[in-house]
Amino acid sequence: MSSRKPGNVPPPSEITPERVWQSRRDWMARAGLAAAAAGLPGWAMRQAFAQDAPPLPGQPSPQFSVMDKQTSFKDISTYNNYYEFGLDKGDPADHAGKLQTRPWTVTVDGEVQRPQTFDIDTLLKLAPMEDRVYRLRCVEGWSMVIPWVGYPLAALLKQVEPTGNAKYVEFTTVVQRENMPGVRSPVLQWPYVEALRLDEAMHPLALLVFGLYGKVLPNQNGAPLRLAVPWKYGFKSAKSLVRIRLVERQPTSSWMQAAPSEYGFYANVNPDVPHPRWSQATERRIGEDGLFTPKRKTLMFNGYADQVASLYQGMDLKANY
Ligand SMILES: Nc1nc2c(c(=O)[nH]1)N[C@H]1C(S)=C(S)[C@@H](COP(=O)(O)O)O[C@H]1N2
Ligand SMILES: [Mo]
Repeated sequence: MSSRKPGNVPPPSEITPERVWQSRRDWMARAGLAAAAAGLPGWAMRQAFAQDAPPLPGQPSPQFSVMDKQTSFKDISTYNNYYEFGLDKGDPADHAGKLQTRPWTVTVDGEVQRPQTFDIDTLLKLAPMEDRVYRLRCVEGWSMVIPWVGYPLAALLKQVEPTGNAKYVEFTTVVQRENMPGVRSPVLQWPYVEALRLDEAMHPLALLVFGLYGKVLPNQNGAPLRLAVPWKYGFKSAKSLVRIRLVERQPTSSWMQAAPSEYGFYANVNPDVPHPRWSQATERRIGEDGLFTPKRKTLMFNGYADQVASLYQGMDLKANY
């Protein structure tokens, strides 16, 4: 039996990393309370906590990065779409603290030779992490430039060996009813489901993301892992993945299901194909939006045409929106 009594200080050899982490969290909690007491705005407090995220470095990947000025961490982590946490841009940052990201597994199954359930810690070590700066263009007309940390989705798909019948990849994201105030609202069918054609999913730009700005993903950005498919509208980049299923038939995504005339399967960024209710020709870059800042011209395939246009050779992109 240990002779330790309450109040005894353990020798340094007994201070495990978890305990250091815990005490840091305690400190952060107190700092947070102090900040609240000092009247700091909510975002400043969230910032204080988010900055404390553990590091997740990646090898710089200039071949797959854009040179655009990067959106600030503050904007990336406080202006979000994650409808499970509410419809307002600030709701995910306000509520996603409740998301439980451990334990976490992702099941990869369907038309594969080796179906498997991967633990998040296995996934973190499956392939070398890369730092990639991608544009993200939301279908609503705003955009950001985000330094993601992750590796190609293809690395995971190759592990399970897709069969000859696999034509599409369906992504299912987490539902935690007690932690997600937004899933009480019927705007979408939950869980949030998205999908890609297999060749799109295998494209080297399709990234499985675990971090941003060299740190573990904030919950509101889709922790512990999400997609980044930079040539498609942001809604294709599903957050907080729990299942990846390879299938023969084209799946129906949550957005197709909710409004089929507005959100198609492909959802490639295309300035020439307007949304039925608004133009997609221009965009507002978050962080640049001063009163007199001109809008930016939206680029075909979000500027990734050289890399991805061949995937859609011969397809009518107005019909396949
Ligand atoms: N599970 C889930 N994933 C999601 C969404 C969502 O509501 N739920 N919103 C999508 C939309 S519309 C966009 S624009 C991006 C936003 O990602 P960000 O908040 O990290 O910028 O996430 C996408 N992934
Ligand atoms: Mo979006």
